[in-house]
Amino acid sequence: MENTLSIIKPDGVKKNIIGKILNRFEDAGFEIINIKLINLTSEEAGKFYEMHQDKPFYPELIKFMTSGPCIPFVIRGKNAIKSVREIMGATNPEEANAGTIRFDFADSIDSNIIHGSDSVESAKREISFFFG
Ligand code: IDP
Ligand code: MG
Repeated sequence: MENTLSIIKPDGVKKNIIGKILNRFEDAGFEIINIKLINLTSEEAGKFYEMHQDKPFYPELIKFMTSGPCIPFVIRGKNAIKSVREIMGATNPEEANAGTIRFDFADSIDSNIIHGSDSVESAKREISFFFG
């Protein structure tokens, strides 16, 4: 069993598809074991994405992540880290497989609906970032 951290980003909350997104994971046999709705400050979003601070898209990313409430949640299940990334689809929705969350709902690479931890280490860091 593995735990991983996902976030419904502000575009997902604004599109009113919170339930649809959570359903994808529940239908795939995963459990949601913690969840909340929060408004990130620029400082918090900056810290969460600090590994991207030298990338050209970083300022836009922080602006986007603070543009409205988002929903961090913890997903638990077998192979959760890898499976959740598969259910999400590729970072760029134009490259995402049909039937993935980003293929179905995301508008663009910078407005791509959902986050998912990419490794055991980042899952650990990101879960404690939001849930202590
Ligand atoms: P991931 O969310 O699929 O793990 P990362 O490479 O970790 O993708 O990037 C974090 C987030 O930064 C992406 O989800 C997306 O919102 C944004 N991002 C990544 N690459 C680009 C880009 O080339 N242009 C604009 N935004 C990007
Ligand atoms: Mg990432």
